[in-house]
Amino acid sequence: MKLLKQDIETFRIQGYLNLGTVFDAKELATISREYDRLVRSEVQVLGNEEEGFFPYRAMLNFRSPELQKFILHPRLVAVAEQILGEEVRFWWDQGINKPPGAGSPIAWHQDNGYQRGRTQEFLTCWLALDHSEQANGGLEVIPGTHTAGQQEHRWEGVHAVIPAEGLDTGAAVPLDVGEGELLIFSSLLVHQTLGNQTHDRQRRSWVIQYCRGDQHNEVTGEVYDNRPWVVRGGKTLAELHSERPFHLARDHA
Ligand SMILES: O=C(O)CCC(=O)C(=O)O
Repeated sequence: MKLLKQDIETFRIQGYLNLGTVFDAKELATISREYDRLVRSEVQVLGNEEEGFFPYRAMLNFRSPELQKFILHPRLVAVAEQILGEEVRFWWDQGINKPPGAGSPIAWHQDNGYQRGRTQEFLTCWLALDHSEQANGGLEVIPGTHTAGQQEHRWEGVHAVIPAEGLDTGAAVPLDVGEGELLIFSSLLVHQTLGNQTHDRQRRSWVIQYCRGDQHNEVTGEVYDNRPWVVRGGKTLAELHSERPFHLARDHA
């Protein structure tokens, strides 16, 4: 998938871009089926008692060979390569389903805020498996915030959150992302998702992230060579491979 020069420019300025439909109907049906098999409230939830829980699952690609193929999907990889360059690793993926009435937000944050220490900007690909908008818990972003570097976050339970007193949300915009559309955004873009206020429309996202090949922890110096290679020297790998294994419990965040 070739991004227009203008699209890359827009992405660099505002920090996000809706690429429209990247996968065909058959591919989306496969993703949906595997997603629904894996992302279930009996297995893992986020949220809270008062506002409501919602299903969450990390690293779906480790749990489904069919989903793993999508990490190396030529259209997705081409996008990652155009943004990140010729050395690309897979960073992280997760499924988040906000079913009707699941009121808990995922409050304002940058994806970098979830990392121990500090790391460089990476790329988030946010695939809407359902039409996603403000009413059913869609994304809100603050355009341009990725250019100001990493902000201070504090932990609220399992969430890294930018304290409200330090954040000007006046320029926030809600995003409307159609079913099957792919939104890309910078890991430094400030964003949140609200609760799902609808009675009948779930809102499922599959979040896939890529980083540069030399991604490292700026505090400890650790190179993230437990993250599998996707592109090396401009060539997409036939299968995911990393120098060190990734252990979900130990290496999380
Ligand atoms: O899909 C969602 O509800 C949350 C997405 C998000 O904020 C993230 O992946 O960082």
